[in-house]
This record gives sequence, structure tokens and C-alpha cells, in this order.
Amino acid sequence: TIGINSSGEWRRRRSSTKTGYSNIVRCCNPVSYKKFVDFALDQTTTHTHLLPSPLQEKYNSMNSKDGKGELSMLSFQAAKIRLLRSLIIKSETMQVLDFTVFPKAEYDTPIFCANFFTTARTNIVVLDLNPLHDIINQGDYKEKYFKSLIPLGLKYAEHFPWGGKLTSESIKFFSPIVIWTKFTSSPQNYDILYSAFRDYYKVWLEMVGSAVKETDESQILRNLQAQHRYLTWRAEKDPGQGVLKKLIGDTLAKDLLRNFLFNGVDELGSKKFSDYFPQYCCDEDNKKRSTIGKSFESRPWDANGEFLGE
Ligand code: BLA
Repeated sequence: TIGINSSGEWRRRRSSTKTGYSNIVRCCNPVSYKKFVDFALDQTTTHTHLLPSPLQEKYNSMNSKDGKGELSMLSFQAAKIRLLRSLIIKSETMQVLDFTVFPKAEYDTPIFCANFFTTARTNIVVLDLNPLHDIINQGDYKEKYFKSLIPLGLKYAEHFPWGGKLTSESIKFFSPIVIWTKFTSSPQNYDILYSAFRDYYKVWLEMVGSAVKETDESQILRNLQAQHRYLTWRAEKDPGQGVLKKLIGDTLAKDLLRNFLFNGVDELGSKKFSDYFPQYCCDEDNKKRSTIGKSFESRPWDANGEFLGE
């Protein structure tokens, strides 16, 4: 049977059956990511009218190869939203939330990004309003969307320590208020994560709500290219890829990544991964040597939201 210890962690406990120890370690704790998605959908409908996405028909639910895991997909669109989609994975050993909302190219609003990977003991979390444009070198974009949010970021940075080194390129897709963290599983941590999720999502909805439609074609194109670059990065480099492949096999995982999770990667632009990220390029023999390493041992943003670099 399964027990819960003082820190709220689900633990293998002495089974009451004659066989002694049960060898099941159940995932996961008192967290349910469905609650997060329900909240987001509910909030979204108070701001805008959500329409089902054409993707919904094909991507709704799927079992893992071993029959012990389930993947649940939802997708919508709205006046200012090209695609709102969520993937929840529940298996015996993990729970995953991948919830991302992509605005239409007429808006330069950040992309809402919540990626939570949970096992019985640990959690890997990214929660952010991913900036569409460079905020390290482009002060005006940072000013426009993030300046007023620095206190919100600081509030949660206090509770959630920096998650440690990450793929160097990723930092450019993150904002100064990113919550990048790892923590042990406990009801208290999930409560705070849920609170952060609600705060970040409400702030993001306000942003989109007040965003003014761009009419300048060159600006729209610039937004579109930035979205495509983002999709290209994530479709290729998502650290969840290995997990997905294990669960549903290479072919379905690739389809899910390119056509559902990062839908648009094959339609919104024609550039390839190596065009956007030549530093990762190119020839197979060099693949190992040419991948950029991991960096940012500690939070590279100061309390004023200034980038500190390496
Ligand atoms: C690890 N997930 C990570 C890491 C990051 C992210 C930064 C740390 C390791 C690394 O930097 O490579 C998440 N990276 C992101 C996000 C962006 C980015 C959100 O660049 C956006 C721009 N994670 C998922 C899903 C699964 C998952 C869906 O989002 C599983 C299905 C798993 N993430 C996962 C696992 C690890 C991880 C298992 C640890 C293994 C590893 O480090 O590769």
C-alpha cells in the first residue's frame, strides 16, 4: 500500500498483505494538473470566447504503449489566440503538464508557458511568460511587458530556488520573471505552484486582453518569425522528447511534437533548426562537440530584472 510521509511525499509502505512490501511506487502526490488547466480555461472564457481548435479531433486522448499511462490533450483558439493547447500525462511513475498559449502574429505578446514534470520525489518546473522578442538586448520590449512584473517574479523566486544549469540557449526564451526550479514533492509546494500558475496566467490574460492589433505588415512578419523560431527550438530540443518517445514510440511522439504541441513549426515559416541555431549545427559527426553546453548555475537576473550574463 502507499503511504504519505511528513513532507507529503508518497512513499512505498509496508504492505498489509502477506507478500510484504508492495513494489508499486505510485505517482504522484496530491497534485492534479487538471485543476490547473481547468482554472486557465475558466479564466480565459471570462476574457474571450474560446473556440475548439481543429486539432482537437485528432489529438484528444491516447494510451501509452504499456497501457499504464494516459495522455490527455485539449486545444482551442480565440480572437487573439492562435493556439491554446495542453497535454497532461498521467502514468504510474509521473505526471506531466505541458500548457502553452500562442498569441496570433498580430500581437507581440509573450507566449504563456507552463511545463511541469513530476515524479514521486521530484519536480522539474518551468513557468513563464516567454518573451517573443529579445529582452536581453532589447530594452523596449522588456520595458513594455516585464518591468511591472518584476515584483511578481521576486515573490516566487523567494520560494522556488533557481533550478540550476540549463541548456544555454533556453535562457533567451525565458523572461526575467521565469520560475525555473526543481523541488521535492509536497502538498505545500503544489499549493504554491498552483498559486504561481494562477497569478502568472491572470497577468498574461491581462496582457493579451489589452494588446493592440498590429497593422504594420513588417511588424507582423517579425512576430511571425519569432514565433516560428520559438516553435522550431521547442519541437527540436524539448527535454520531454525522450519521455514521450518512451511512452508512445518514436513516430507518435514526433507527430505529437510537430503537429500538436508545437503546431505551426511546419507551416508558419520555412527556416530550419540549423538556420535559426547555426551554433548547434550541423554535420552528424560533429553533433556532440557542437552542442552548446549548460550554463547559469544561479539566477542570471538581478532584483531589478537586469540580465547578469554568465
Ligand atoms: C528538463 N525542461 C528541463 C530543463 C528545461 C526544461 C530548461 C532542464 C534541462 C535542460 O535545460 O535541457 C524546459 N526548456 C524548457 C522549456 C523551454 C526550454 C519549457 O527551452 C522553453 C523555451 N518536460 C516537459 C515535458 C516533459 C518534460 C512535456 O516539458 C516530459 C514529457 C520532462 N524536462 C523533462 C525531464 C527533464 C526536463 C525528464 C530532465 C531531463 C533533462 O535534463 O533532459
